[in-house]
Amino acid sequence: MKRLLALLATGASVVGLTVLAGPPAQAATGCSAEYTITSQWAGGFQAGVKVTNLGDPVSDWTLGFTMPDTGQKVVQGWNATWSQSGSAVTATGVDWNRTLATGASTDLGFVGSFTGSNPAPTSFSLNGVACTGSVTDPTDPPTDPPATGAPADVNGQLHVCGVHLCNQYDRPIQLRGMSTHGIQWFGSCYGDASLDALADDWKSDLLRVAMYVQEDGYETDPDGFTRQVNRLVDMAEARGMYALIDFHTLTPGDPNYNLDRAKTFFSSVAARNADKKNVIYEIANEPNGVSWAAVKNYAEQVIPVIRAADPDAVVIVGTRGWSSLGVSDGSNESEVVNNPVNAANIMYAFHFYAASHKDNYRATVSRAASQLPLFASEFGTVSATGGGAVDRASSIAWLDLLDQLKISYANWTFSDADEGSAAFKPGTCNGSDFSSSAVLTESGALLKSRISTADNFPTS
Ligand code: IDC
Repeated sequence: MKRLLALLATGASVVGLTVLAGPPAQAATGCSAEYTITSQWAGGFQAGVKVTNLGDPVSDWTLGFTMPDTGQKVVQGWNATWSQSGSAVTATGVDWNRTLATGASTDLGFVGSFTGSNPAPTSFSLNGVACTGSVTDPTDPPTDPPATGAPADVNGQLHVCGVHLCNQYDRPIQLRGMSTHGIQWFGSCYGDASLDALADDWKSDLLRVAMYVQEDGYETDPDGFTRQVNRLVDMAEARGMYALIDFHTLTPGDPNYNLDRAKTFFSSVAARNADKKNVIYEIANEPNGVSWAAVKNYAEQVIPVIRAADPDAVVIVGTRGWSSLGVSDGSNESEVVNNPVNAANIMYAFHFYAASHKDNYRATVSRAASQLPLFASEFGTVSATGGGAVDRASSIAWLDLLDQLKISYANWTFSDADEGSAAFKPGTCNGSDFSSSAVLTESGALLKSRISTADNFPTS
C-alpha cells in the first residue's frame, strides 16, 4: 500500500506517492491526519485524507484544516459533508462513519482546484483538537510483503472461478490496465518506450490490444494485423503483463458479419500463443443492433475454434447493446443469466463511459456481478463518443465499484488521440517521453494514479 504518513508537519505536497515508513508511533494525542494528493492536473487535483482518532471514542466528528494558498478550493468531496469558508475547510462525518472508536480510521477525499501553488493543508484538527499524532499503518511495509514479480509472472495461467478471475493459486484477482486505441491508427504509441512506461511506471497488469476488424483494420490485411497483434502479445509478455486480444468489431454491430474472419484470426493467434500464460481472448468488442441470441450463436462457434488450439485460455464474450449487458438496448443482464453461452472458462464484457453511463449501469453491474463473471474490458472516463470532458465523480464511483467487486478493467485509451479519453496529450507518441506527468491528460493522470497502486496478488 502506498501512503504518505505523517508528513503534514512539513507541509509536504506529494504527487505520485512513494512508500514511506512512518515515524515511531507516539502517545495518543487526539488524532492523526494523513493527506495525500493522488493526482494533479492543470488547476486541479484529487486528494485523500485518512483521519485516525487517537483519543477517546467520538460519536460525531468534524475535521478542520487550513488551505495555505488563497486559490485552493474544495470543489467536491466524498465520505463527509464538506464546506469551506475562506481558507478554513471542514468535513463532518456522515451516517456510516460518524462514530470513530479509539484507534479507528476513516478515509475521506475531495477534488480541489487551485490557482497559484498547491501546498498541503495545515492545522488539521478533529473536534477542535490538533492532529499532531502519527500512526504506523499496519498494511504498510514491512508487514506487507513486497510484490515478488510482474503481474503475469506472479499470477500465471488464469481461469474463471465462480464469478471471478482467478490466478494459478485459485485465488480471485483483479487486473487493472489500459487498452490501445485502434492499432491501425496509433502504432507509434506501442513501441518499447511506451510499453516500458506502461509496465514500470503505470504498473499496469494488462494491455488490451484493440484490433479493429473494419475501419481499415484486420479485413484489409489479415496476415499483417495478425502479426502486429502477436508482436504486442510478445511485448506485453516480456514486461510481465497480460495481453487481451480484442477482435474489435464495432460497425456493423452483428458479430456474425465477421464470423469467418473471427474463425480464421482466432485459430491462428490461439495456435501461435497456446503455450503462453499471458493471453486472454475477447471475441467481439461491442455487439450492437443485434439480439443476445445472435451474439451467443457467434460465441458458440468461435470459442470451440480457440479451445481446439489453446484449451485453457480465458475467453471474454461481448454483450448486447455495446457490451452493456443489454442495458443500452433497454434490456438487462437477465437475458444472459437465463441463456448463458454454452462454454466453460468464459467471462462477459461490460463496457461503460463514465460521463454517459451512470447509476442505472452501476446498479446493473452490482447486481450482475454476483451471477456472471464480468470483465470491464473497455471503459472511458468521458462520454461514449470517446471525447468531451472527464467526469471525475462518475469515473471514481465506477473505479471504486470495480475495485470493490474485483472486476478487471482496461481503460480506453493508452494513446495520444486528440480526444478526452486518451491518456496522453496529442503528439506524445512522436516523442520519447511517456513517463513524465507533462505528457498525461486529465484522464491519463487519473488512470495512472489508480492503476499504479500496489496489487497485492495472493500467492497461496
Ligand atoms: C472510438 C475512438 C474514436 C474513433 C471511433 C470510431 O475513440 O477515435 O473515431 O471509435 O472508430 C466504443 C468503441 C470504441 C470507440 C469508443 C469511443 O469500442 O471503438 O472508440 N467507444 O467512442 N464503445 C463505446 C465507446
